[in-house]
Amino acid sequence: MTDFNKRVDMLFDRHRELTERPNEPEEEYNGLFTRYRYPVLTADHIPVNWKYDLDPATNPMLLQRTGINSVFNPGAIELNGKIMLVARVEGYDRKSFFAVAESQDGINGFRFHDRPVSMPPAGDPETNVYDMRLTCHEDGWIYGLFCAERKDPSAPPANTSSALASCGIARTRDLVSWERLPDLVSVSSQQRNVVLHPEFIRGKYALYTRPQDSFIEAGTGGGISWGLTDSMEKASVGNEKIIDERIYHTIKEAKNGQGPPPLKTGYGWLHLAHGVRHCAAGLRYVLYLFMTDLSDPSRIIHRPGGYFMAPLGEERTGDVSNVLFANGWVARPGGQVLIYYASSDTRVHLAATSIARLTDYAMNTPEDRYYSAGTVDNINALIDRNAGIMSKRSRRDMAGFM
Ligand code: M1P
Repeated sequence: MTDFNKRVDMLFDRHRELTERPNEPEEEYNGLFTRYRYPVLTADHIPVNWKYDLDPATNPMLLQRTGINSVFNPGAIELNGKIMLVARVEGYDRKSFFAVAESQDGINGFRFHDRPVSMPPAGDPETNVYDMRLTCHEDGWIYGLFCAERKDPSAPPANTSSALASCGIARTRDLVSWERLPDLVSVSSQQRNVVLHPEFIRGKYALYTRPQDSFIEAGTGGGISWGLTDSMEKASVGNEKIIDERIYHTIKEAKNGQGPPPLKTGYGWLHLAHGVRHCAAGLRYVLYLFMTDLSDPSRIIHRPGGYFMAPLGEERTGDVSNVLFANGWVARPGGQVLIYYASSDTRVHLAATSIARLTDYAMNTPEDRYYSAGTVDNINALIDRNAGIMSKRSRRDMAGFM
């Protein structure tokens, strides 16, 4: 066997070992969710033939021709009994695009489809596309809403950074062929983190939006907002009502955004979102939950205080460190919920939980009281509730010593 062929075999062997490695639950316990040990998608999961020219005649030194930097922020759905992730894949050239990976059980063996998604443009082609939210809508379509980013045409020539973020919209039946629809029209010039609600509300499509004054900073905007549109072929929201605002000295002080589409439960709609705050290390992104009314999803009925998940261990570092971001989760028949979350804009992880655990968490976790004294009151209330159990425990523990 030639040296070239040996090295090609090595690349394929490494890729197969990675994609076939069984995943396993971590032992950490909080009752809320179980993290899985290995990221379910990384840059190394990208197929070998997307990166290498495998022909010895045109690539005799077997050099990598296309580099993949990171795989993160996937939308997620169950389709034909499989779990499908539409991931944000970022090349060495800093361009993001979408690629579909699938797994039989949603835990092990995620493999990318043969080719990345060819997303048709909508008018003015975007420079960058990312963070797709997948919604199986009751109208029968699977919608993908994502950020479509273009250079700000009003920026002075020397400003090569200013960008405009719009909500790109596409729909599909199979995640293979995508019909691109016009971008969302809204009053705000910056829209990221727009999510389509899965059901009609009073006969209209309902959108969670996130109006902002500028590309990064919320300015007078920020906050998860709510708007209705008559159609998705010409989606337009005139009046965006903020339903979950930014609040001083909380996990969502700087900005926040709806994660995946909410999950319907017997008690209300469960929402997963990200909250962002400033700290000396920059921006810190954590995940939090809230619940809205079944017939009026623009009305929050439960607001558990603080974060649900924050970066831990290797999750803390990456291209943009100290970030957890989730725009995909799947509720399975039987009530299991698989949360696909990305860490530090670099890789995709899995945490497993259930509708029962999430609703209990949302309904019974104390709200943020906005003062240190309120946090102490919450802890004291728990200590009081546990007093009887604690005294029985200490009698039992003492008995063990005697
Ligand atoms: O870098 C962290 C995240 O920043 C943006 O999210 P948001 O609009 O809420 O600030 C997005 O670029 C997201 O992709 C990224 O993970």
